[in-house]
Amino acid sequence: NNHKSAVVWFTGLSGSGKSTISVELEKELHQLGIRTYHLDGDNVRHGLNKDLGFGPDDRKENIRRIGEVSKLMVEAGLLTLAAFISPYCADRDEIRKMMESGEFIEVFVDASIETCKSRDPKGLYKKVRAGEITGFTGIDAPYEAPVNPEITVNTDQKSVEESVQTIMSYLKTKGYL
Ligand code: GGZ
Repeated sequence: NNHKSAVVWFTGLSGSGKSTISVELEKELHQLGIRTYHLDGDNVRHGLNKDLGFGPDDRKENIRRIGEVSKLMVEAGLLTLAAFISPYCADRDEIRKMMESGEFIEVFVDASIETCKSRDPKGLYKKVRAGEITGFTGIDAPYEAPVNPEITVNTDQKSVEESVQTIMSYLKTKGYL
């Protein structure tokens, strides 16, 4: 199926729903026969970026490399989905600048820290409370919300399915699909 290639870039706190929504979005796209590639912590932080941790410089480098990989994926003609906290505005803006106009679709996955703590799918917030992890985004490390994202989905209020549909309508309306 024909589509305009681009990267759908998900940013948000740990537990906000980036992975869940991007996985479900990818399923919808596949049903339309769209060719995608999904970048997330599981296939990047264990491979390409296994030398990087969670300090500010390493996060910056993490996002820079993922931006470069996304650019290659987009050049290869794929609708690329990238789901990373990507806590710094400046780092996300760098990627936007690197891509052609319309190729960077920033999706702010907005959830309150309270919601994220209560979901705690990997038990990480519990570990933070126990003092086993420091420098955790939203607790004692910064998260800078996007100022002008193409799309915001508030997962405090919206279901996964509703969030996916919001993104699908955007992609259809703007002529990506
Ligand atoms: C934030 C951390 C940390 C710290 C480990 N801070 O919910 P998760 O588990 O699956 O997603 C988080 C993931 C963040 O990796 P990213 O590559 O997306 O981060 S960044 O864009 O900031 O480079 C979380 C886990 O790794 N994790 N330690 N200190 N999240």
